[in-house]
Amino acid sequence: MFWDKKIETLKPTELKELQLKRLKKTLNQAHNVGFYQNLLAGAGIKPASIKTLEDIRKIPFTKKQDLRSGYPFGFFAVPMKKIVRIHTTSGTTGKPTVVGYTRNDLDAWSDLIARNMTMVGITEDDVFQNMVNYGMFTGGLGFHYGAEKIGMTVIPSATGNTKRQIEMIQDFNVTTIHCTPSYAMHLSEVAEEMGAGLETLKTAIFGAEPWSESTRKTLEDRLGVTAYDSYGMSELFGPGVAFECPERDGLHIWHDSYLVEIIDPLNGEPVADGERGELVVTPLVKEAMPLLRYRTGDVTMLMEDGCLCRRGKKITRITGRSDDMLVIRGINVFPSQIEHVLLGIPEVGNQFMVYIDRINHLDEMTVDVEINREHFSGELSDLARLQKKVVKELRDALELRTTVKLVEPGSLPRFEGKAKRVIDRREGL
Ligand code: ADP
Ligand code: K
Ligand code: ZN
Repeated sequence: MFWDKKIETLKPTELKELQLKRLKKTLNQAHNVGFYQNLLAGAGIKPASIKTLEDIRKIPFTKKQDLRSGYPFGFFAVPMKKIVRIHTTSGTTGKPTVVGYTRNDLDAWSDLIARNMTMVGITEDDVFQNMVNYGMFTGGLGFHYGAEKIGMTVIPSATGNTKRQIEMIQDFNVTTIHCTPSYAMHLSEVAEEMGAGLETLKTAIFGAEPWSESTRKTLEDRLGVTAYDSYGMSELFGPGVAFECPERDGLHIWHDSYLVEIIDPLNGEPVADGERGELVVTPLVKEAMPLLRYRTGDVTMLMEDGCLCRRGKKITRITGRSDDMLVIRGINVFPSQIEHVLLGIPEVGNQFMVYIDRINHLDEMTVDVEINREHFSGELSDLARLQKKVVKELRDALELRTTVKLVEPGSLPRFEGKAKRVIDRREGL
């Protein structure tokens, strides 16, 4: 199913033409921003220097830090009277940055969301509960207006009061939900405690943070849904940048709206398809806040195989941010690796916390994880055995010794938005 069939089925040559036309327009737009005037002058780039799509490599990258230095409105390319809304990033990795939208931007953005939802078979007959923060976070209003554009019945439930959320799903015959995978895990626990069936649910959209195939399986089983991965970031409008199709093997990234490169984060050079690197994006339809070669910090790769449903290369699910990586005693660890190990052990639950300390100059990692009462009966001797098992599996996967603490079900924090599962208590970090 297509939302905008013409643009979603462009032939490769037509797509390239459109991309180049839009790139030139974006470059012109960027010339209204002081930062870009300096950057382009410094690199000796004039509008005429960009003749092909490949010429984009002459332009230096833009980093999150650059946006921070332009706080709050330094990157706006239009007068304030043309700005009809601002949002901010969640600030996961530092001070939030501000993003602005013109009317055209809001229209383009909601169109992308409508495309994504239509791609997975969602229609105006669906009832949609949007269980994310409706404030400065782009996930709330972003999905809201995209879903309204389709004509779905939208329930702007936002976050919090999980029991009430479940009642609304039941009372309003909700078919489609959107939330973070962490919140979905919590929702499924509370529904189980309440003995609430969620029979009307069909489709779940999860995004805003990394999640794994094992999490998908768990959530699909517990909620009785088909789950799709949704990727986006505030600097690129918000959600809607890339989305899984019914194949659920990689995400379609919308090449008419985003020019994609994957680079080696260390030297900035392009990597081959099928090789992991940092996603760099030049948005092609942004008016209020054009960006050139924006380094997302997110790690993914372009997939070599195409898809039956749409043209253009897909990206694999985001495994994390290049700066999510923890370095513990010199060993690189991604929190997603820890999650993956724990989900593979039935006797422990899905909730965990990681603490990192420096004790006698040595990094120590402690993992608190809840016991799963369904698969664990609780004799003291069994407890010691289970703890050893978790330590061993983590050591095998991470090549790192950790301390594991088994805790009571329900005792670790639950998250309504993006989860914060790692607490680094090392001095100076
Ligand atoms: P912040 O960057 O401060 O968290 P945003 O709310 O704009 O603010 O979040 C965008 C970031 O969220 C992305 O750069 C990415 O790291 C993460 N993210 C969003 N969607 C996904 C997803 N489906 N999988 C993995 N990470 C995601
Ligand atoms: K409707
Ligand atoms: Zn597809």
